[in-house]
Amino acid sequence: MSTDNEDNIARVVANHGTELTLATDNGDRIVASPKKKLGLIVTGDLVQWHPEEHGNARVTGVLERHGTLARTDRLGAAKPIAANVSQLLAVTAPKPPFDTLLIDRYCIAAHNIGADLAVVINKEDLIDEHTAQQADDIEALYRKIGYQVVRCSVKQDHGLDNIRKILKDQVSILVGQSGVGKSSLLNALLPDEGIKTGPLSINSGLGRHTTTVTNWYDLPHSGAIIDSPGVRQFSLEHLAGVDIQAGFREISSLAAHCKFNDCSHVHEPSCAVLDALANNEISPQRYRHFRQLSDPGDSSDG
Ligand SMILES: Nc1nc2c(ncn2[C@@H]2O[C@H](COP(=O)(O)OP(=O)(O)OP(=O)(O)O)[C@@H](O)[C@H]2O)c(=O)[nH]1
Ligand SMILES: [Mg+2]
Ligand SMILES: [Zn+2]
Repeated sequence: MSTDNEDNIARVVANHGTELTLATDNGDRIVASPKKKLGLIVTGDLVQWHPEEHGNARVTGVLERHGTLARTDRLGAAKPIAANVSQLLAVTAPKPPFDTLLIDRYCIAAHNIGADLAVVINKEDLIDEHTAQQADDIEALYRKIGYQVVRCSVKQDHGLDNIRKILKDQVSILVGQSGVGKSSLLNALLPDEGIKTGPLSINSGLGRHTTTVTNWYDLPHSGAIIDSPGVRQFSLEHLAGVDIQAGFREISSLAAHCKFNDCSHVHEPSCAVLDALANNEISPQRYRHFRQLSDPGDSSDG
C-alpha cells in the first residue's frame, strides 16, 4: 500500500496522546507524532507518514474514515474513539451487574456508523439463580430485535468458537463496562499478545479501568479486533433525536405506521409504537430506554 519514502501508509494501532503507534504493512511498529492541524487521530485510522531525523516519524495525513465510533465530549461534540470499525461487541457480565441501558447506547452508536453489533454475555461461570433469568432475558430480547448474542466464559474456555465466528472478516471493537472481561476475552483469542487484565474491586464489585488505551490487534486470518477502556457511561448527546430513534430498530420500523409523521411515541393517538407496547410486541425496557435517551434533558452521562 505504501507509495514512496515520503508518503508511507500505516495503521494506527494505539494512541498515547501525543504519540501514535503505527503498524506498517510488513508488521513493523513505528512511534510517530502527528502534525498538529490533523485533529484527533484514533486507533484504526490509516495515516500517511514519513521518517524524520533521529529515528522519529511524522504523521502527515489521515485517510478517509468509515465507521468512526464516537462519544460526546464535554463540549457536546462527537469525540472519536476508534475508526474504520465494522462491528461492536457489547460485552456484559453478571459481575459487574448487567447494564442494558449501556447496551442500548451501543446499539444506537452502531446503527449510526453503519456497523453491526453483537451482544457478548461473558462470565457464564458466575451466573447463579438470581442472574440466570437476567441473562436469558437479555439473550431473548436482543435476538428478537435481530442482534447476534453469544454467551461465553473466558475462565472456563467456553463459547469462544462462537466469538471467533462472529469476528471473521470484521473490524470489531470490544466495548462495555470496566471489568466485564474485554481484555480477558482478547487474551484468550490472542494469547501471544500478553494483554493486561485486572481484578474487580473487592469493595464495589466494579472494574478498575485496567485498559487505558484503545489498541488494535490483527486477527490471524482476516479482520481485526480493538480493545477499548471500560466505561461507566457512553454519552450520545451529540446525536439528534432521529438518530437516537433510528438506533432502536424495532421502534423506528414501527414509527412509519404512526398517524403523525412527527409522532414522539409518547402521547399521540394512533401511535403504532404505543400500540405495540400495549400488546407486548416491544420490550417495555427498550421503550423506557428510548424515552430516556431521546429526552434532550438527559444529562445522566459523565
Ligand atoms: N469468573 C470469571 N471471571 C472473568 C471472566 N472473564 C474475565 N474475568 C475476570 O474479570 C476481571 C476483569 O477482566 P478484564 O479482562 O481486565 O476486564 P476489562 O473489561 O478489560 O476491564 P477494563 O480494561 O477495566 O475495561 C479479571 O479479574 C478477569 O480475570 C470469566 O469468564 N469468568
Ligand atoms: Mg481491559
Ligand atoms: Zn408513534
